[in-house]
Amino acid sequence: MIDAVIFDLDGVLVRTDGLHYRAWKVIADAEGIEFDERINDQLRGVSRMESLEIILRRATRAYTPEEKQALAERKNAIYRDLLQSLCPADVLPGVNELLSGLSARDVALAVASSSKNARTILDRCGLTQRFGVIVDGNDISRSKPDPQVFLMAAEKLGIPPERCLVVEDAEAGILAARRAGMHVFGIGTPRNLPGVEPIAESLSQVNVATLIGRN
Ligand code: B16
Ligand code: MG
Repeated sequence: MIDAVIFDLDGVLVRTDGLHYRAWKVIADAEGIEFDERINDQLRGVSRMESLEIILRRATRAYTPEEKQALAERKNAIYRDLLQSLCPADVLPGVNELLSGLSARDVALAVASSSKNARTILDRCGLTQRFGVIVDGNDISRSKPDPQVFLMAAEKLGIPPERCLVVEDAEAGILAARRAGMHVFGIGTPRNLPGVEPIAESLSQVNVATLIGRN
């Protein structure tokens, strides 16, 4: 029995990966580090500093902790500028209908995101009021694949993990949800999320019955 659905944000409710990519690309180009969309795929669901570490694996020199901090701050400033263009039309297809359907059946709703910009994104997209609980990168000390963000969301909802379903698009997030002892629904393809079942390419293909197994 599922009493709560906990949604990842980037890649599930809204697509901001293209904006993350543009911001990281500015940083990587300025530093002369190879960076493309394939490498960007490895950053899904991963925290900002861990994303930077993945990018710096291709650097030709070592960076000090201060330099890393400065690069991460510059990336975030560029990214936040890009977020100014987000609006309700950027909410992914099927999301609003599904949230309405779940709320109508008294299913509790939460967002659990690694992003420290999650609240800005939800506000700009008109989604904030839809969720009883929002846990983001500012609330946690360990990012996905650690289960902390999902366990915190379940605790704030007051619902045990085994009655929660997590909707995730990133391998790190799927692993985190499994470690939290929660049910998982993947958003993606069997190729980028091998072994994840059930799965759909988009929430536009999902209704309340397919998600939580009841009408
Ligand atoms: P920020 P999610 C994640 O959000 C993104 O998928 C990931 O690409 C990003 O690096 C991370 O948030 C941190 O974002 O720099 O805004 O704090 O998928 O967990 O909602
Ligand atoms: Mg995601």
